[in-house]
Amino acid sequence: MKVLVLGGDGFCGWPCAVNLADAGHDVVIVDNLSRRKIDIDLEVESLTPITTINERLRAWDQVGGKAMRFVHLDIAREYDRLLSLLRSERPEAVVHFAEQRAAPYSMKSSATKRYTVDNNVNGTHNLLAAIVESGLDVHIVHLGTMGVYGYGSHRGATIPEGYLTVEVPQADGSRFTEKILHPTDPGSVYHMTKTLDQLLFYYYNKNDSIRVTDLHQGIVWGTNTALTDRDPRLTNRFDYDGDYGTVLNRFLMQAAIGYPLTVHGTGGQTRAFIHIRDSVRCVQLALENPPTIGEKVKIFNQMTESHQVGQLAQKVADLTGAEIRFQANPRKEAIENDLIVDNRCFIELGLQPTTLDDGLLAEVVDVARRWADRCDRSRIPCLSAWTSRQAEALRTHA
Ligand code: NAD
Ligand code: USQ
Repeated sequence: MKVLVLGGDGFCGWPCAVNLADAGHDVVIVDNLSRRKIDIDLEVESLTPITTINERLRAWDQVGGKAMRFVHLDIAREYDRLLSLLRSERPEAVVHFAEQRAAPYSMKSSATKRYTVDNNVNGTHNLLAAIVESGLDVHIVHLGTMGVYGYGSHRGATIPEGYLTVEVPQADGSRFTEKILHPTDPGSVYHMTKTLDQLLFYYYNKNDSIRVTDLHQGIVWGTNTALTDRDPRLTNRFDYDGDYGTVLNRFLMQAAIGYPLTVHGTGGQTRAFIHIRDSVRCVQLALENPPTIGEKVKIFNQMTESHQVGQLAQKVADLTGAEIRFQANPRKEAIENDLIVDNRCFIELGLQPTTLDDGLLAEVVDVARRWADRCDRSRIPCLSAWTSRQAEALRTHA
């Protein structure tokens, strides 16, 4: 099928695009390269050296992959070009990765908060409005986040896949049951934009019958897939810095370079995880199993396992001998939470989860060791504080 991959130059988008091309789909990558520009602004680079998008595509051609095309376009700001692209390409599906995705970056300043909201909410809304205006029937597969549900208030309940059945009491004492979107509880401006996306999908699905699958994805770890490993020019990015690096990849990189593992607070935070290879596979499964016209937004919990941050650090320390250092938490978040997640939708579609085994952890440590000299240690600390109180704690414990 013809698929536009919005944000297809990014960490999740690039391996996904090559996987879809490899599976025989006709892929057009759409990206404004803003992630590369943010690296320049932050004066940091992916730990792994990544080639330009055009070099990536040339390399993909040379290793015999089914050709992909690239369109440089900002989906949040270039509405008319986005609409023309839809009209000329007439895709059957759009995979939407094109958002500012780092919580710490979104909390750095008013400017980054405003950018994250403008970029993410406008981008998603432009896509929906353009699909309606084009008159095309396009299935949107959106990368959302597990963070829309929030962390802390579930009290042992299993988080369902998007919808919660509630009982509503009536004045006469009777009750009716209804399935509603699970209440949201975002933990950063970035996560808040994903909760807004969710409402945009709900509305356009109800009003215009737009077909949407919203993937509530956990923290992605790992770096390459078998396809991006085919040629060094296809290498995927590896973020390690305090703004864009995510927790498990950071711990593995820190272990590789002999930097104490940076556990925030008590390490009692529990989060959902998924390996990049499973993330790629899930997007393909979602694309190939679309909702029917008139079906409400499909929501899948795209995660394979939950772990407490402190226990993850211990696991990495046991594997590598790394030291663990507990730090003042720059985030305003629950110091401890449980997280039980229903992920049956993907399992029923045939996903065989890649679990966090020592072999795969060691593989990431090896990648990080290989590129250790590219690491700027001064960029490792997480300095983006959620409030002035957290900023003060960071200063006191520095
Ligand atoms: P990324 O920053 O590496 O990739 C995002 C890509 O989108 C970049 O190439 C960027 O240039 C592009 N982009 C951003 N705004 C754009 C715009 N207005 N127009 C065109 N292109 C634009 O992020 P990622 O880690 O690949 O994440 C992709 C998606 O998956 C995000 O929406 C994110 O919220 C979601 N997600 C990521 C993770 C994770 O752990 N990385 C986990 C859960 C969900
Ligand atoms: N943390 C540490 N030490 C670190 C970095 C992080 O203890 O060095 C802690 C954080 O305080 C937090 C947890 O680890 O409690 C997760 O942080 P993270 O940066 O790995 O993940 P998060 O900010 O939630 O964001 C990432 C992606 C985002 C995606 C989200 C999925 O950047 O795009 O939406 O994971 S989820 O967490 O399931 O909401």
